[in-house]
Amino acid sequence: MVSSIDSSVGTERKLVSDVPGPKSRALHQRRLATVSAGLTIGFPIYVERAEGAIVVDVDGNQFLDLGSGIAVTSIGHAVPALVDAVSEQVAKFTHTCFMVTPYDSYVEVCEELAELTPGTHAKTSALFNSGAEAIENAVKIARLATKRSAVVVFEHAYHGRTNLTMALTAKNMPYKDHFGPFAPEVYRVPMSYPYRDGRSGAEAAAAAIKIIETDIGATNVAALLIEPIQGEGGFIVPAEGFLPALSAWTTANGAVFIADEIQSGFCRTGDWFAVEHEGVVPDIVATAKGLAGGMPLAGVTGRAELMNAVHEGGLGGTYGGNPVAAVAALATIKTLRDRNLAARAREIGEIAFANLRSLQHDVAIIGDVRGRGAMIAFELVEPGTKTPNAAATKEIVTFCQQNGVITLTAGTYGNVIRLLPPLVISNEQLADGLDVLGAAVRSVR
Ligand code: PLZ
Repeated sequence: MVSSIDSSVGTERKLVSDVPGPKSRALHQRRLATVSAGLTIGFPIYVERAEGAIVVDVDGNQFLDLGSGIAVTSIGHAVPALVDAVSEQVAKFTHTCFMVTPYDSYVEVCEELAELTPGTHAKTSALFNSGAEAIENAVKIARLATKRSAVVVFEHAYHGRTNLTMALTAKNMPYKDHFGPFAPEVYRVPMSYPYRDGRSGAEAAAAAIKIIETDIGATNVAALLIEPIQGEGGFIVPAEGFLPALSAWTTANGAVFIADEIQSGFCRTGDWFAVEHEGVVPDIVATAKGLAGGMPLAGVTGRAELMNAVHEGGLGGTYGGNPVAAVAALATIKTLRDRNLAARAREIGEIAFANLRSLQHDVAIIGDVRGRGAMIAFELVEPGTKTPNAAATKEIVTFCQQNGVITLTAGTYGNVIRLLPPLVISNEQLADGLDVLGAAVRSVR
């Protein structure tokens, strides 16, 4: 039992040095000399260990983690069930390549994915290493199965950083600038963004569908790819009816509806998948992040007739569905299920949204509070307008960091603060984090 030695961190936010402290600053100098400048510098405290909702840095500072490494460690850090599963698997075997000689954990993860994703139809899956790789494969499968090429994506979308997924992603800076040329046959249509477009879901869907039919042609569309709640784009929750209307259109027109649940999936929004909120049943679901508690694993799960249309050897990769990552997924899914963390995500949402809406009432710079469950965000604006306020956003995140709370930004205009707390966060920890965040927002002048 490896996990029994692992309980020294406690549950408190605690600062014992400057932030970043001297050891982190020294490591940062080494990083600047050897790590490519192309990687974002988020918060340069160098992590030594983490447990539950607490991240401990090399200087001994303890931070409250409201980001979960971008929606990955939803079951918390260093969860004993996951530590044990991974440790035992490492000792048994770390790799064979599923395409060379298979193993049961891969099959079991695919069984779980078939069970958990929406719809009772026959489903099969393929496993990969990253979200971008899952999206690339979902598009490959949709194109092959439909013998069509066009892919419809949305404003503010984020789907990854590889060549195809850069084309699918909306925002130029920092994701795409000068990294082209990009993959062809990708068409962007308007998103439903209630705070900024004021449209109903039906109106927004009609506008998107009109462009699809006039500019692309319905019979050319292989797939419509959408994040049910956009992640990097700023936790944009489409107006009610938008997703069902698009889903109905794809069904009526022989196109594949692909839900990118990479950030919104695995109980984050209070359901196993965000599409469930409106009863949408995607043809293909792409998953990653929260699926495996921090081990790199991604899934593409879809209607068996689509997934199995691919010729033998058409899908794969050396590491996809690696045995260590696969057992981590099984331990993660079991933890989400046993601890009913979907219900906990809804409770976290109730607490956080009540708190942030009352804060919005008191200050002039919060334009919108939105999200669902434990996918929580607010948009910062210039007082009395909807003009994005990226400067205030930076100030708030920095204030939180200086006070031991990790938050994340998002949004096409860089003016959204998002919270993705581990679903095992306690009410005390959550209240503490929201207090610091409130003080941060009030400190902006
Ligand atoms: N689809 C909806 O959120 C990853 C990106 C971090 P990968 N989001 C975090 C960064 O700046 O690179 C993401 C996502 C959605 C796809 C992806 C891509 O997943 O595992 O990062 O490839």
